[in-house]
Amino acid sequence: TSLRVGVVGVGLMGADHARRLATRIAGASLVALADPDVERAQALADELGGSGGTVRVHADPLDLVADEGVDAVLLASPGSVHEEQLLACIERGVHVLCEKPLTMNGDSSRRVVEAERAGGRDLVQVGFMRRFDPEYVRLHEMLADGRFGRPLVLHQTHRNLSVPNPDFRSEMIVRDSLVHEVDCARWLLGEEIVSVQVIGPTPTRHALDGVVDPQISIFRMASGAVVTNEVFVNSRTGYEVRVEAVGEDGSAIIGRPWGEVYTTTAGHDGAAGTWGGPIVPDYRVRFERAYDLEVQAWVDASLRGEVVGATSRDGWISTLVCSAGMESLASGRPVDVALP
Ligand code: ISE
Repeated sequence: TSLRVGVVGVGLMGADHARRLATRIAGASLVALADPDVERAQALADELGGSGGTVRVHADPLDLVADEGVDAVLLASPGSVHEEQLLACIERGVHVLCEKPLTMNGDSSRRVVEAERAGGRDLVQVGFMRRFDPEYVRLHEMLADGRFGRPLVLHQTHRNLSVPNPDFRSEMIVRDSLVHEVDCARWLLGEEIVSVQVIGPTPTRHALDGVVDPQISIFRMASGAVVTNEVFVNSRTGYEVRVEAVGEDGSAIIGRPWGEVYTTTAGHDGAAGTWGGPIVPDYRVRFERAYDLEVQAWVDASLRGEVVGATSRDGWISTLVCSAGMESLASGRPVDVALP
C-alpha cells in the first residue's frame, strides 16, 4: 500500500518536501498541493505530476485536508495558520507532519495536544528534522551511553547566511530558529529546560533596524546542565549548525564540515598554505539527508498507524520555552518555564 500525501504550502520548504515525496520516498505518492498562491502550486503540480500521476491543486488548505483522496498531510504553511489546519487533520483522523513551530503560543499548542488526545490516536509529528540527522543521532547515542559521564554543557551554534523575509524580527528568531535548539537541548539531554535567558551584543549592521541579531540564549536544564546558544540569522557566512557537548569525562563536536575540508599547497615563494572548504547556503542542503530520513520515517510510521520523532507534546513544550524566551528578550532577565 502507498500513502497518498497532500502538502500544504509551496514555499521553500513545502516545495522541497513535495519534490522529495514525488521522487525519493518509498511507499508514498504526492497526490495534492494547497497554497493560496494557486499559480505557484499549479506550476509545481505540473512539474511533479508529469510522469504518470496527477497532482490536484487546492487554493484552500482546508479543502486539501478534507480531500478523501488524501491519506496524510504534510503542513509546510506558516506557523500562524497551523492550529486550524492541525485541528482539521485531527478531526478527520489523518496523520500529519507539521513543520515547526507547532503553533504560535502555549494556548493554541495545548488545544492541539488536547484535540489529539480526545481523538484517542497519535497523529501529529512535528518537523524537528535534526532528530533524524545522522550526526545528531550519533551524538544522542553517545550522550545516552554515558561515555562522557554526566553532561555539563552544550554549546549550540546556529547561523543563517541571511534572512530575506522582512518579517524576520527578533521574536521570529526565537520562535522559528531558536526553537530547533530548544528541541535539540531537550532531546539530546533527555530532560526539560527550566529557565531561559536571551541577550544580544550590539546587533550586526546587517540586521534590520531594531532587530536583536545575533542572540545569545542560555538554557538551564532540570539536572543543572547549562546550554549556550548562538543564533545569528545574518551571519554573511552560510548555514552553520553545530554542537559541542561537554561532559565530566569527555566532549564531542558535530556539525563541522570536516569531510569537505581541503588544504592547498604552500607557494614556492614560501607563502603559507591555506585550509578551508565551502559552507552550505541553507538548511535544505545541510539537512537534506535528515529531511529524507524524517519524511521516510513519517511515511513508514503513518502506514503502521504510529507516530515517530517529536510529538505534539514536544511541540507544545518548545512553544512554551520560546514564549519564555520572547519574554526574556524584552527584559534581558532569565525567565522560568512553566511546564504543563
Ligand atoms: C527556518 O525556518 C528553519 O527552520 C531553519 O532550520 C532555521 O535555520 C532558520 O533560521 C529558520 O528560519
